[in-house]
Amino acid sequence: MEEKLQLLGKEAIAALAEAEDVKELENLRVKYLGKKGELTELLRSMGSLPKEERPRMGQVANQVREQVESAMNEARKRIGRLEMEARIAEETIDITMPGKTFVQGTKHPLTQALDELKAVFIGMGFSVVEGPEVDTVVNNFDMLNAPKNHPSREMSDTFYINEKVILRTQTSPVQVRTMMNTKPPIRVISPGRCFRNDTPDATHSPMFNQLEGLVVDKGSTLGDLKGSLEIFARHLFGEHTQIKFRPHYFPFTEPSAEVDVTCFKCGGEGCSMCKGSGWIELLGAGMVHPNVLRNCGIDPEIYSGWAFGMGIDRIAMQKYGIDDIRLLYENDLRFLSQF
Ligand code: 2NM
Repeated sequence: MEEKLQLLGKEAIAALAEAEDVKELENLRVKYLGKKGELTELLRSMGSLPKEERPRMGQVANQVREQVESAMNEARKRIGRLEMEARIAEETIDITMPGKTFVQGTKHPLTQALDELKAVFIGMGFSVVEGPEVDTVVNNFDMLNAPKNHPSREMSDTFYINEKVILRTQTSPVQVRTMMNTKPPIRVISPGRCFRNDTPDATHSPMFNQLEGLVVDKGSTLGDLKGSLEIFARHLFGEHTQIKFRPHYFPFTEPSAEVDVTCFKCGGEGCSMCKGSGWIELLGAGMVHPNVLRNCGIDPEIYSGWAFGMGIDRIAMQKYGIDDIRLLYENDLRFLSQF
């Protein structure tokens, strides 16, 4: 019996030393130490031994089992190490391999121009407001003091949805909505898409983008308008930029002006950019007509306001040297990837 035990122990320990993976290890455990394992069976059969031999045999049996168990633990550690080494070898990353390039897009030139315009006005204390691109004839024309026979109201100039609803031709209806539901002081800009029934060419697109600004407060003056636009122009084109007001007519402002800036390319000397004049037209502006204030529920005896409007497309075109507005709306990546 003792010999049998020792032999079985040696056999088990030798087999464990040879085991190469977890599966083999588990098979060996079942084979020797499992419920029906060889060592287990042998230990069970000790019951049939003569009484006086049992204590000694029990001692030997325990010794052998401990040896087998410790051999098993050793084998488990060894196999664990082997498997880790194999995994490390297999999962090695070659950091000298070329990486996968990530193609990042760029902002559309119009969005870049808009972001810059917004940043300047936000820095001057304006909030950004938006409104619907489909609006009413009332908000787009009537409230803005446009005469009933004004040519811009014609079907040939404006896209009508029906008699009362149109695609907005400017973002002023957003200013109208703001005046109707906000108590002054008001200081807002409203950027967004506008629509006019124009035949597309290098300088016209039936869809274009505008940014308008509006300030209404007690004691707002034309001087505030001029000073604010001068600061704006200097932020946009540099600190040596000058501005010039030319008298103009808009139904919604009185007085009205077109505002030019000194050419940012030649500094006012005259070049191809400014067609030799030294000046570039930047925007339209004026003091909000008292009729407009009144239409929007603001008392022109208490409050005064000024407003301006500019084409974002034209500013983006000047800034990035784009000579055809249609390029901004064709989504041609050969064009867009240049910005
Ligand atoms: C321009 C030029 C001048 C303008 C006026 C208003 C309002 F709603 F206050 F009457 N909003 N925008 C305005 C004034 C727009 O665009 C060339």
